[in-house]
Amino acid sequence: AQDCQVSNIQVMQNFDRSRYTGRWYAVAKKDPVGLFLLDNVVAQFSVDESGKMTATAHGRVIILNNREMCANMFGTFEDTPDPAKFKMRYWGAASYLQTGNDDHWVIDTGYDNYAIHYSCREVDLDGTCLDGYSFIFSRHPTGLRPEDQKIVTNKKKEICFLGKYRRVGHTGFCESS
Ligand code: FEN
Repeated sequence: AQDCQVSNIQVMQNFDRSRYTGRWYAVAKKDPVGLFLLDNVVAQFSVDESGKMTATAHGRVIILNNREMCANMFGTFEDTPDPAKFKMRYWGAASYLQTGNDDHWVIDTGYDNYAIHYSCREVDLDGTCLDGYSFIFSRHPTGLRPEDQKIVTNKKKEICFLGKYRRVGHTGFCESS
């Protein structure tokens, strides 16, 4: 399925949220329109005693008057009938950070190595994604294993974001917070 219809995008089969918990380093991202995280993006997923998924994320942002800040973000996830598709409410620790309610789809993951996340914010009249973002996550800040790179490239094609990603640098900027 590569017709770029958002409704035809395949997500992870039998997604296991407990195996997804822990730290993930963003190694690449496709940005949405508007404000976002620049780099040094690290996410931490948890599942509470009732089974609800939550996450935190941090990343570098440059706010007004060119101040470099570390944005600390929080997300809560609402389940849907598809175990790999969630609705994510997110907000920032600082009041100047945007809040929102986005789709959060897990396209594919090996749990111990890579994960491909997808979010379409706006579907075009033709059913393709007009405004969306995506993260390629790794369990290692240094990047993906060669065997995972092939899988990731194929999935980028399937979600019609191939060529739209930028590498996410990790300089340790947000590590003190
Ligand atoms: C995700 C998975 C783990 C949990 C969360 C995730 C999503 C994070 C998002 C962050 C958005 C940041 C914004 C920053 C901002 C998917 C990693 C929560 C969606 C919107 C600025 C920049 C400049 C400025 C003000 C604000 O608001 N940045 O002047």
